[in-house]
Amino acid sequence: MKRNDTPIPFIAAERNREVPAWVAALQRAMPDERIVAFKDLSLDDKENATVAIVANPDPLRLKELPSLRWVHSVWAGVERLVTDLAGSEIGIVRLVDPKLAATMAEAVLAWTLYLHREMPTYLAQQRQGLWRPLAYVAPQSRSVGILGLGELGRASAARLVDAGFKVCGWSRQPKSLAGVGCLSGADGLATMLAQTDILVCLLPLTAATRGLLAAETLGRLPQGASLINFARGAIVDDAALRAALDSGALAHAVLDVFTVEPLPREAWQWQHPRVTLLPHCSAATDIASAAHIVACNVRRYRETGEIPANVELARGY
Ligand code: NDP
Ligand code: OXD
Repeated sequence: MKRNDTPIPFIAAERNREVPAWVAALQRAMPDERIVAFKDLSLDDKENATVAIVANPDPLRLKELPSLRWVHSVWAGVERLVTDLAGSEIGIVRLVDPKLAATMAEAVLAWTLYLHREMPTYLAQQRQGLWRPLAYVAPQSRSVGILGLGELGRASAARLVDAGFKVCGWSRQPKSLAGVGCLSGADGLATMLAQTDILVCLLPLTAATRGLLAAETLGRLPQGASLINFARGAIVDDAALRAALDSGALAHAVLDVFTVEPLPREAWQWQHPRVTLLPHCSAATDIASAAHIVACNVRRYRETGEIPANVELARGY
């Protein structure tokens, strides 16, 4: 097959050590394309590139590509691109990978079980030398509320239903999912929060979801509920979260994402006894699987000239 000589740059954040692995995997998945790490692009390459594959890139790098028509993110969350490319004509395609959804669903189940089976309490008791069994609660008596019923939220909901939990979910548009109580709108959110023991956040970060989990919304949860945030740090108001944890209104928070990442060493979350902290690892991307999905989208674009549609700039996700 004839090789397409217009390069496809791969652009990652400064600290990303996986660039060679991504370039190799993408090249393997697209042998008829020329995938080039940003640092290896010639001036001509920069001039001609119409498509770029990106992993949370520095926006200044995108500005060096004057012919760019669209970018394919290998991250599922694209809030930074949506902001950086606002007002431009450049299209954004994000990663939608069933393998990523399965990994996230596994993480949601794992950390829901961690909270459900009272592991934070048993850990604290162990540290105090306390031998004190707690009453067993069956999953059928535990309500899990999922914020966001998209690719990751739906897969997670199905996994929780299989495990026997009572599951509710909240989305922008009304939905119908087997075994899941589906809610939408402000009233739907209030209804869901009031009956949730474990709240799982899988929303995209947008103008509408930034700071959504603040004093008023967290205050609607029953006393002693817990939070799992696997989405984006800025969806949660940190001061309100800290106050709810300090008072015991919220029993525990499992936090994988933060407003600033890596989380600064002096941040309160590191030491808080009611926080379990993870380094943005709940759903790692499988490079080979993602490269295959990106390759399918690029191939379709080469054949039809049409940019695959999956991110709507106006709604922010
Ligand atoms: P999707 O776009 O597929 O789903 C988003 C869901 O959120 C949809 O159900 C959508 O509603 C809902 N939603 C969006 N805005 C609102 C709103 N204002 N009110 C109510 N519901 C809303 O995203 P994914 O499931 O693929 O990913 C979700 C997020 O997970 C990503 O944006 C990313 O931030 C995060 N993520 C975290 C990872 C990690 O390792 N920690 C890994 C990968 C992703 P509707 O269905 O009506 O459109
Ligand atoms: C993300 C990702 O969006 O890792 O967090 O894909």
